[in-house]
Amino acid sequence: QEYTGIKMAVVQWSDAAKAEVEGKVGGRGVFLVAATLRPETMYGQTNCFVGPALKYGVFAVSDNEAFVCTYRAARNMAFQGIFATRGEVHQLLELDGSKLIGTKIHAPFAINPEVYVLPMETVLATKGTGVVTSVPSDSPDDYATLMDLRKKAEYYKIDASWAAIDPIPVISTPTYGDMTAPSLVKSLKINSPKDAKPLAEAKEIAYKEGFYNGTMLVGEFKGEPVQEAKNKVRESMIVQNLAIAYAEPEGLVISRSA
Ligand code: ZZB
Repeated sequence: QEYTGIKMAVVQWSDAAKAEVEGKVGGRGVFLVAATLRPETMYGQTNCFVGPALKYGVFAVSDNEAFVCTYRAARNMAFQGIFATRGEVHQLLELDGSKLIGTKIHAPFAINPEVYVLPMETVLATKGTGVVTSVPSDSPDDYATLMDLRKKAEYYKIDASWAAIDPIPVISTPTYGDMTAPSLVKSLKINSPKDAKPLAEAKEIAYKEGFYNGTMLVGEFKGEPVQEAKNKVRESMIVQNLAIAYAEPEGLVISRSA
């Protein structure tokens, strides 16, 4: 699986993270790295998600930069030449996902570039980096989670202002208009981020519809089909050092070679 790792710079740590990070990163710029298959949607980021019950690490990339992701992802990165020494993981500290909530970060290419880290209980430790950037206009999971967080801010122990950015139109499709995910969530009667089955179906439809029939509404490639814009946005982010290429070995391949 070939992901794009979006580098989301920490602008201001949450109080809980700040207390742990203090003095441990040696002046490095720290980035949450979100694994996405949809770089063309980055204009519509409204927040970022981490699993509140997952463990994250802060890993040294160089003398100047550090990445926040799962240990598992850092290990994969080490073998993809992303860190200073191939195959070597240099962990600066470990952080509970729950402590990252409320951290303010910079979302590259986003129309609203200052966003917050919020909790998503369905983030899998076994996929990507454990950091997910949220695009509620085009991702049904993101839309369902954002709406749930807004409804139950107190229960989730978040400040309502952290979830305040509304979905932003990024891609237009003939069937679902410019709000593919909200439209699908409504028509499939999805009420909660725990409605796993209809959410999986909505995700499948949104992927296909966006890829085959979507047109960009914003950004440098406005007016172009998603199929053409996807890789152009990815390349543009990578050459500007706003993203990295991050690949993930398939489970099957590992067990075959083991
Ligand atoms: C931004 C985005 C915008 C995404 C969109 C999707 C969509 P897949 O297909 O199952 O491999 N993701 C990444 N890592 C995780 C994780 N550890 N746990 C849960 N979700 C994760 O899923 C890849 C997509 O799932 C990624 O692409 C990421 O969300 C999320 F408009 O990034 B995406 C129709 C989907 N639209």
